[in-house]
Amino acid sequence: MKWGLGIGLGALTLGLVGAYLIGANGMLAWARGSTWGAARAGYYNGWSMMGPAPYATGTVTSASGMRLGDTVPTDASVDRRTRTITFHTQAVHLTVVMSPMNEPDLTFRIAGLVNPAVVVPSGAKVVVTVVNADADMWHNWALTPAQPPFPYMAMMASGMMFGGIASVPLPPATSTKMPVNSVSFTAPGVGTYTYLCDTPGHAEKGMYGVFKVT
Ligand SMILES: [Cu+2]
Repeated sequence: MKWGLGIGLGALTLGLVGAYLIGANGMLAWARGSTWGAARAGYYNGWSMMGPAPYATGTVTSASGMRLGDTVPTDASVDRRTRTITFHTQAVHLTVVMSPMNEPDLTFRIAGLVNPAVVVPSGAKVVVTVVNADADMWHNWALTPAQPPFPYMAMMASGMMFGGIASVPLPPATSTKMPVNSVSFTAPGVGTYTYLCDTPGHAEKGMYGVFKVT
C-alpha cells in the first residue's frame, strides 16, 4: 500500500463489497425511515441480512489518518489557488479525511485542501478511501447530481445518488484510531456533480465539494 495505511487489504475489500451491497437496501431504508435513526437502522438491517457485519470498516492510527488528509494522490495535479485536484488517468484513487480537528467543522480534507473541486476523466475507475477524523460525529462520502444549496435532508432531496455511490457512514474517531472504509464506482458521464456527506444537516452547513467529470 503506497500510502502506508495500517489496514489490511481484507478490510478494504470488505469496505468495497459493502459499498456495492448497500446501494439498493440503502435506498429502501431511506424511503421507509421517517427519521434519521429509523433510516439508519434500516440501512444497517439491510446490510446485516446480506453481509457479515453491520458495516465494514477498518481503522488507521490518528497520525496516519491526519497524514492521509494531506496526501497528494498519484497521477493527479493540485492547484492550490483554485483548490482543484485534477486526475489524469483512468485509475483514480482519492483519499478523503472528514472533519479533522484542525479544520473548520463539517468539511472534507483532500490533498491538504478544504472541500476542493475534484476533476476526473469520463469513465475512470474511482476508488475513494474515506477516513473519519471527527471525534463526535458520523460522516460519509456520497456523490450526487444535485447542486447546492442543500436542505437538512440532502439525501432525500437529491435521491439516492447514482443507485448508491456512497460510502457506508463511519462512526466517530477515538483518541487513537480513525475509522476508514471505501467506495468504488465508475465515473458518471461528463458533467458537474457534488460530493457530500449525507448525515442530516452536514451538506446544508457546507460539507460538500464539486466533483467534475471531463
Ligand atoms: Cu458529515
